[in-house]
Amino acid sequence: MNAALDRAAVNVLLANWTGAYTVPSRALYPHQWSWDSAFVAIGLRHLSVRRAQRELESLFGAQWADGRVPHIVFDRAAPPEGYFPGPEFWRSAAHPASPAVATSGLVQPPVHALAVWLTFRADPGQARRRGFLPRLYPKLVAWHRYLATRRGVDDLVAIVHPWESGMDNSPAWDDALGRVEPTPAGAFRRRDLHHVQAAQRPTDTDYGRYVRLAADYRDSGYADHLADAQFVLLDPMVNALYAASESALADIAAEIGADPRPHCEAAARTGAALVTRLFADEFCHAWDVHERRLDRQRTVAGLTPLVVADLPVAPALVKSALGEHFRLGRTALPPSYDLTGPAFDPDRYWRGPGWFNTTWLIWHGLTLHGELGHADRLRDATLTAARQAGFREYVHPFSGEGRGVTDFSWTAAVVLDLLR
Ligand code: 9YW
Repeated sequence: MNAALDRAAVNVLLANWTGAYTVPSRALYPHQWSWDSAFVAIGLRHLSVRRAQRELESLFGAQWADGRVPHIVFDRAAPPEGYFPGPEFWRSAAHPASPAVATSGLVQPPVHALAVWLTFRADPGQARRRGFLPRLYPKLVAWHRYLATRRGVDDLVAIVHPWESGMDNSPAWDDALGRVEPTPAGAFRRRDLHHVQAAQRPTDTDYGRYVRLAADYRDSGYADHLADAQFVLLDPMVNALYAASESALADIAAEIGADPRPHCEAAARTGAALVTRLFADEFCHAWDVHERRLDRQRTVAGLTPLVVADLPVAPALVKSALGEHFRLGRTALPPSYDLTGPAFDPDRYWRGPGWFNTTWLIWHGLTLHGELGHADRLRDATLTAARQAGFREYVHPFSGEGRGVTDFSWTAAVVLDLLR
């Protein structure tokens, strides 16, 4: 049974490989996405360490001179009408810090150093021979420095657009987005609805607000003047991954003979700030920097600080995962949003469906904190969900029925990681 699932996962990763990186989906996302590539590498390392390294190296080949790792790296060969907003929207070439290839100017959650470390561990000898870590380490350091300096707010990292959270239409952004004047729907053409039913995607009003925020950021010269930006939020998952990746950077530094201490200290500071600033009601929430308040809604992002080592509130997060809001072990996959929350919608993207990458993060966090029984059960449930639905983008959290696109790369990658 597992052999068939393993083979099917491998086939998806082979089919979506372009020669230098993996597209998230041939249909909907025909370019390279930043955090998708990190999850893909975590799976790909079991198939070919060389290819997993290449996946990450090609992403960092598009790093900006200011250290930012763009959320999309565009494939010039892909038809321009395939995805909106494309290179003509972002106009990265006009920016002095941009790389030779066209990219977006936003970022995504910093799971990369963790992926680099896990890729190294799959075959340390081969990685040493290729000089994998010495090549990636300075780039990862520059990436984290960008986040800490340009996006830093009190030892945490701010996002300036919902796309930067990886959870585009999460209900945690509703209040802040509600203050943004949407670009009229007639002023742009969505491409996503050619591939997925409208009921499983963000609404037109959401899209209008995403376009407005992205255009304003672009027109500021991607300047990161947080005081002037309309949307400035501290997201628990972005910060959890930042802390976990700083710990991975400490391991990488130690391996190559650099000083791990600054990374250990950064991980500890971010971990502490996650607790003091974002933890309330036994859960981690998003903080709105301009409004100076927490959004008390619960999204799966609030469980992901489990990936942070030595997190004093880990037992409380495990308890919350098991409780009525997420019912860990009693759903097909952990839902992306509170099952009892007012905005819960089991079909619509990040407002309820279960996703495989966030499930992998919870599994990884449970393992890290020694919750092996829960981790094993979650692994089994995830494999069952993939067996039943295939490698779908997301699933209905109760029935496990597939939603979004098929043959989705990170789904195949994290399933492969759980199998091997
Ligand atoms: C979009 C590629 C990306 C993911 C995001 C997900 C979605 C892009 O797809 O955003 O056009 O909606 O929300 O996390 O990286 O898979």
